[in-house]
Amino acid sequence: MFDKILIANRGEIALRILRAAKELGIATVAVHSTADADAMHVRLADESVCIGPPAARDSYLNIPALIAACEITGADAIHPGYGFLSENARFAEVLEHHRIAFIGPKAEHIRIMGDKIEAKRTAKRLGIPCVPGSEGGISDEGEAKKVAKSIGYPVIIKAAAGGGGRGMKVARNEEDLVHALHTAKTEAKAAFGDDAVYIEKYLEKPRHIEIQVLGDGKGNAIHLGERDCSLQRRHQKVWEEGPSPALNLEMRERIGGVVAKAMQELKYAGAGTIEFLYEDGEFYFIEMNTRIQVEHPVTEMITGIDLVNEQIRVAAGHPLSVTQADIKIEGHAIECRVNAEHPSTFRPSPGTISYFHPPGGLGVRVDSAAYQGYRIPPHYDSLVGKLIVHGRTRNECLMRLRRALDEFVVDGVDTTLPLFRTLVRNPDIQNGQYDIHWLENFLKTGGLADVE
Ligand code: MV4
Repeated sequence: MFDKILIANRGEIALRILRAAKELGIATVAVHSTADADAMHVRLADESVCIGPPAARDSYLNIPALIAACEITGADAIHPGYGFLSENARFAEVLEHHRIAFIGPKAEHIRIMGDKIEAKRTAKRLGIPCVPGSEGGISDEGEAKKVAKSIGYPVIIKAAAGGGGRGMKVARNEEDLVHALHTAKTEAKAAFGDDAVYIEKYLEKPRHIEIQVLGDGKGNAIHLGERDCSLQRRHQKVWEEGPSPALNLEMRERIGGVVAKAMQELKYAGAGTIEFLYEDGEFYFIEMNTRIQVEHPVTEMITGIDLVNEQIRVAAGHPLSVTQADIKIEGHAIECRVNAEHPSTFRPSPGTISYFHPPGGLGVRVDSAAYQGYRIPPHYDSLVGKLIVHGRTRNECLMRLRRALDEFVVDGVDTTLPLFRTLVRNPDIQNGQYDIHWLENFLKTGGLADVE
């Protein structure tokens, strides 16, 4: 096992990783920018190193500074968390050259899944159902028209280097398509330096359902059920839950089985998420994330498995601590991402938290690096904390969430807590009847009229 892990991240995920390391008896090194000198992850780690100025590119993305911090402290592994360097294949390779373990998948798998065309090709080869579309990239207008005609309109054009919703264009007819292809390519080139695009059938009202996997890198892999992340705003997840209100046990086991087998064949290492669009009883692969995700606690609450512990074990060459037969989905969990933003305009609200009272009690978990007196720096994302609630049934979970949200006090900055207090009381949400467009429609049609 590792002796010392350096955590190349900040905020709540840095605390999450610290906790997993401590439980394994592993020493921890926090790194921080000058803007994060007072951050909780710095206080809770055994050691800390300042790695640069506030801008992420000069600190949390500064590879030479991170390697120097490992050399100074004698850390033998780095956990990247999510965001920052977590899906940077070159970083994983550079660490290998420095004999520092990367707590994450093989560089090869990060690279494949980072190219959305290559990811889809790989998924298809492994027997994962994909959205109908082009085999690989689209080279010209003629090919685009041919593919669109064969799958039928509407279609969506996506950037190979995109992902997470960046660089997508919908076309409802051939005239649209010519224009969409041109703008998609131009925008992809400007945003990613790569104008490669591909085409898919556009699904009108899907849900976003993702399957959590764990692999040991040697051909053993398991699935841990799904999370429904359909409630998003501008491709930012707002509310995640598991199990999905739209699936039954049979569908879960069918898609989970397909995904686990694919990850076995790939010899995937560590934690990963396979993202699907789900519509009319069918799953369609869209992307794979090769990192621990923000919403991983939903899966932890319904399985009891410590996903970060498993990541560390696998990276150190140990087997997973569980087999597929050990995985039992129990009860229901919902996560609310509480951001320091205005609850209806979503304007970021950095500043000092003058009062902080997180909820507690049975089935309530708060993953947060905030504290009373903490000054939220303006340089990073606006996540104040995640409220994750578990209940034996979805109904119990909703009742408990309502109570926990009413208990949660964050003063001094705006937060999205009022949005969640409205959502948890909404009939569509209570009935689990929502798709990927529900939240944006709700906001557009004045659903938050009672919130300021
Ligand atoms: C789609 C789609 C409809 N049809 N692909 C957006 C994020 C990226 N991961 C994929 N996305 C979409 N891909 C096809 N073929 C609709 C979306 C989409 C979406 C997906 C998940 C959650 C929220 C979304 C909001 C708008 C569009």
